[in-house]
Amino acid sequence: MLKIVNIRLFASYKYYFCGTNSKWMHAKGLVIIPTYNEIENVEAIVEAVFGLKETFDVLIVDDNSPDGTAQKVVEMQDRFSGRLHLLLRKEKQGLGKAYISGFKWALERDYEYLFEMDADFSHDPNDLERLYRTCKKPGVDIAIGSRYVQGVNVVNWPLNRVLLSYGASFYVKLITGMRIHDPTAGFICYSRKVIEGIDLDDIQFVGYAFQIEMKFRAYTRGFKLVEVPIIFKDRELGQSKMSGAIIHEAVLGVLSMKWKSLFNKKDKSYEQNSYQECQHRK
Ligand SMILES: Nc1nc2c(ncn2[C@@H]2O[C@H](COP(=O)(O)OP(=O)(O)OP(=O)(O)O)[C@@H](O)[C@H]2O)c(=O)[nH]1
Ligand SMILES: [Mg+2]
Repeated sequence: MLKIVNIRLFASYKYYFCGTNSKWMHAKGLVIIPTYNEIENVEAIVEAVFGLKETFDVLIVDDNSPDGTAQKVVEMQDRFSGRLHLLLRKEKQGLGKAYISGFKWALERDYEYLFEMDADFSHDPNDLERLYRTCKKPGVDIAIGSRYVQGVNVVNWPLNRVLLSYGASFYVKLITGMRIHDPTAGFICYSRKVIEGIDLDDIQFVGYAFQIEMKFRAYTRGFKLVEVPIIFKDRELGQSKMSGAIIHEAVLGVLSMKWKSLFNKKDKSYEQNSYQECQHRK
């Protein structure tokens, strides 16, 4: 009888605190997945991560999706006791803000590796293990799932999206000097010290530019970035949140970011510390 009561208490505790405080047992790696209206994808993406051989915890950061994504996560929490967490935010504020709150959540706990991954299966959850292995290598601080290491590894994107993304990468490399093939990539493993070393409250951007800014901040602080080739697929279910405002932010944002870094000694580029490495898919 006592046992049943305990289980019920635990379940309701998880509901109110969204499963965020289980301290007794967790993985070294946390996969942070921002969601906005991902009801069609959320269950499958969570199951895919928990189906991997490597053990990762998952944090869904949901911006109060009207389609009930967060409720779906709460329903699943009993199946993945203590490993599936939900950070529920009041309103849609963009992917960048969602990641920043996810990073802060993770830093309050003792995760050593923090992953960024989309909910829409554009990023193959099976690649998490390759990113993890690369990020754990001595001297590596960030492993980036990169679409453009070996040509263009993008499946089912319309030509205009491929050109936009590839063009953006070229533009970012030119302006920032970062020697990375895919600076807008959003499938990443950060070692904890990188996130600790970046002033998260000072991050300016929310869309594509957020991904560029995070890499640029890490790069200028001398962290080592390594690219791991991945194949990126267009989403099959749900709606894209890409917008003209996100593109606008990226184009002007990169210029202003570089301009500011010229006057900020702390942000001076240490290009000799940054390198990339191409790994072949297994
Ligand atoms: N929490 C939160 N998540 C978001 C927000 N905008 C996008 N996302 C999530 O971020 C991930 C990437 O968003 P997408 O809509 O796929 O945007 P994208 O990958 O840049 O573009 P497409 O793949 O073309 O749709 C998905 O998991 C989205 O649900 C937001 O404002 N808040
Ligand atoms: Mg997407």
